[in-house]
Amino acid sequence: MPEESVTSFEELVARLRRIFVNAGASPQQGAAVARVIASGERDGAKSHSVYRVEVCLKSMRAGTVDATAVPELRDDGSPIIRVLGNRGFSCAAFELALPVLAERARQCGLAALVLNDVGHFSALWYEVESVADRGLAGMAMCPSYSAVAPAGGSRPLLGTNPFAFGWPRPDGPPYVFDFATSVAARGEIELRRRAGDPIPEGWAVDADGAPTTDPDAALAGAMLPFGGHKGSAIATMVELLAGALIGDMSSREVLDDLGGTSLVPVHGELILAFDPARFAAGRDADPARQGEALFEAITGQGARLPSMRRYAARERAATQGITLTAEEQAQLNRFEEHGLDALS
Ligand code: NDP
Ligand code: PYC
Repeated sequence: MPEESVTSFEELVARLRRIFVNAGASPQQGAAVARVIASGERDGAKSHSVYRVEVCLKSMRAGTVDATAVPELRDDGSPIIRVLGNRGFSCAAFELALPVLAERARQCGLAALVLNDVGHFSALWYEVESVADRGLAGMAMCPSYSAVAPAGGSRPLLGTNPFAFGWPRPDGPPYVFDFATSVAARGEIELRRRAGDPIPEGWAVDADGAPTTDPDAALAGAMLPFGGHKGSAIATMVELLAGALIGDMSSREVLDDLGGTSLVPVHGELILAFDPARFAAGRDADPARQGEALFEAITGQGARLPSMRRYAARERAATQGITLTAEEQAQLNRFEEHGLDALS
């Protein structure tokens, strides 16, 4: 068994790319997935980084995700840009359309990127941070598969439906928040199950609707929305805007399509980009300055901004490298050596 090891971001991207391409992914898909997974590991976003390699490869083996798919950009010059993902990974579809989304938002003030039929396993901060890095405010959302009971219910219906927001800052990385609309991401429960740890109270109910701290019972039962009826309503909005509105599947339909939650869900995603200069045009106002004043007031009370933990991890990774556990290292070695045959 190899020991804990340290790698650089660039080495990890290259290694993951090799693993995916050797397993049958096209260079376009493999490189995009590798960048997203390595970015998550670099940022200490453990629920959506290296541990997701296995489910991505399983989905490729099962044929539910087509890692050779060529995403197709549909751009009629309007503020709505579409990419047909053709069941490839969302990462490649997003990468293809990001420059067009940014250019259209600057041109029109507001632009929307619709991704259809994409395998989506990743965290949404990646999308909104990429938008904000181009000087634009961004929002992103997508369904997943039925795993969460609506407030007042006890059976899985809604997805863990992440929602993320990014705001560009003049002197540093953007303000970004990104969360599941369930109390925690399903990946957080899965990581605790693997570690043999209980989950906190209030995250889930078992198959009989009784509160549970047992990860297995939670995964077999229903997760709970964050903030009761408020999270439940936001998760419902995500189903509507990133499902029904864009002509794509709801979390319920995704679950029916896949027959379980052990593979990467395939559905749509909606990403919005706003140009602050255009929205504030004609006003005696400076959105950036106003934003900075708000952030200073928040941190001035001793509170931290979302993504500060992630950015601190990123800085550490730049100087000290990215640490992989012995288990992660062993698993990547197996995938690198045996490709899809290494899957259980
Ligand atoms: P967390 O609850 O861990 O974090 C949510 C957000 O809150 C982060 O931006 C985090 O910043 C911030 N935050 C956490 N604690 C504080 C604090 N004390 N003060 C201020 N901000 C704070 O995330 P979730 O478990 O809800 O989701 C994890 C990930 O799972 C997300 O990235 C999400 O996109 C992903 N996901 C993906 C799904 C998919 O279908 N693809 C489905 C569901 C979730 P920081 O990171 O710096 O701590
Ligand atoms: O962690 O809830 C989750 C999740 C679902 C799909 C991808 N991640």
